[in-house]
Amino acid sequence: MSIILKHLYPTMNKKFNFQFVCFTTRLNNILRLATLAAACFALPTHALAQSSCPEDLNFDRVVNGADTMIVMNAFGNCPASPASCPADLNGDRVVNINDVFIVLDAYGNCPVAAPTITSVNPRMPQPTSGGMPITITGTNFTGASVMVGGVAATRVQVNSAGTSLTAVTPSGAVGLATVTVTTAGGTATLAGAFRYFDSSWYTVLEQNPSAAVVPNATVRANIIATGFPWRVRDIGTGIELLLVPPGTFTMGCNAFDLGTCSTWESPRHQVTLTRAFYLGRYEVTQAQWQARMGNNPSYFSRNNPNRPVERVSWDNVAGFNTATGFRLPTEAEWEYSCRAGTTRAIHYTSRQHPNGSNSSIYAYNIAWFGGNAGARTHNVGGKDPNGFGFYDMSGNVMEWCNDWFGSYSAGAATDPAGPSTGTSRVLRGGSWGISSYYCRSSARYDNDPATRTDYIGFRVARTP
Ligand SMILES: [Ca+2]
Ligand SMILES: [Ca+2]
Ligand SMILES: [Ca+2]
Repeated sequence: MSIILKHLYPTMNKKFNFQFVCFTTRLNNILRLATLAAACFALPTHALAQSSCPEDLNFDRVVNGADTMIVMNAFGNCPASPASCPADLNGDRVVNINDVFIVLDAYGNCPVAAPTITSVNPRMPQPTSGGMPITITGTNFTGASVMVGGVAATRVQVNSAGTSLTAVTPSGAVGLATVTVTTAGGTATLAGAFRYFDSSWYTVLEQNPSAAVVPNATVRANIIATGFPWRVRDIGTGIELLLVPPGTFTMGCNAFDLGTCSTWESPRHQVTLTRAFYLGRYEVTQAQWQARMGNNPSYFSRNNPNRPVERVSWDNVAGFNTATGFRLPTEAEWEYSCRAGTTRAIHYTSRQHPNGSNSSIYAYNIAWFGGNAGARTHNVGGKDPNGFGFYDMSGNVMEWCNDWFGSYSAGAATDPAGPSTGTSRVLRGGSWGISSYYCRSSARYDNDPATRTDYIGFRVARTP
């Protein structure tokens, strides 16, 4: 009979004729009702896990007299939605004896409903040190514990509906992390909920970009969206780095008032960089090189610890980077970082020159070059930075890039890394000894990787 009732209830209305209910069931239910006379029930004072039975109105995972009493106490109309009247079990906008019979028919234990995970936010990368708040949405979270990568998250707080929880991530291993939510009803899993990145090599100087350094609000938002801290200091070397967000730009030749571009700066082509990366805010200094390598090869070495290190070959730099965990930027990364959103010859910007400038006069603002350097290097950071906050991208010393030197292709490129082989390595940015023509963002030249001269240095990059 109970099976029949369950099939009937969805279509029952107020005129349901209880004469159809067989006498034995009614007697049974009447006996159950009688036992309620002495029933003393109390609503739970703390949240219990959701049961899988809608008739378990007090959420204690059993349908019994206490639930029946809740229905009887709620007798009356339900003017609002059925959801506002949990005791209106057949959804006919009135709580009456029909609902009581539904409860009576469902007497028994109710298993706890299993949790499900819909999403984990933010999905952006998290440091391996943990300590970041996350929000998990889904169902049936009441009483949940949370594991991230097999390690318990802390400060788990579930909302009253059991549909959302917040937690703080534990420390984890580099790579994709699996999030599991466990309740009395079971375990839900979301693989690859986010990625842990290696945060052990730096200290965070500033988590989010300052408007004073990165004036473009869109760029700041793109940096924040990566999830990586913006300004960090490498623990091993003391080198300060800034995060460059992924993006697309046009790489190659620009018009310039001192002449036409070199043929090897063409054709202009679209480049997309898919991954954020860190780049040294300044050229690597003599002090930073000396501290790690135990020597100072620079020509301008006398009492100038904060000038850029020079007379370092591409091969020497590879040794420094092996020792420190850094790498050189690719040529595309270098030009993207130098332009900082500008499209004209040099990255100088002002209210009148929001896209950079084609005039060599502004090279004086951003670069130590042949026109103003006095035939020597200068302390790093002495000229105006660009829109990402990098100093001396133009001038002071030329900077090694990782790529073998080669000609450009016209097609769009994604994360280009240059030719697979070659005889010379790319140099960028101009130097203290040559004209502003070589300080253009697109200007490129090359040298044998063993070359050591007093106008060539470098800055470091690292993929988070
Ligand atoms: Ca109950
Ligand atoms: Ca009803
Ligand atoms: Ca430079």
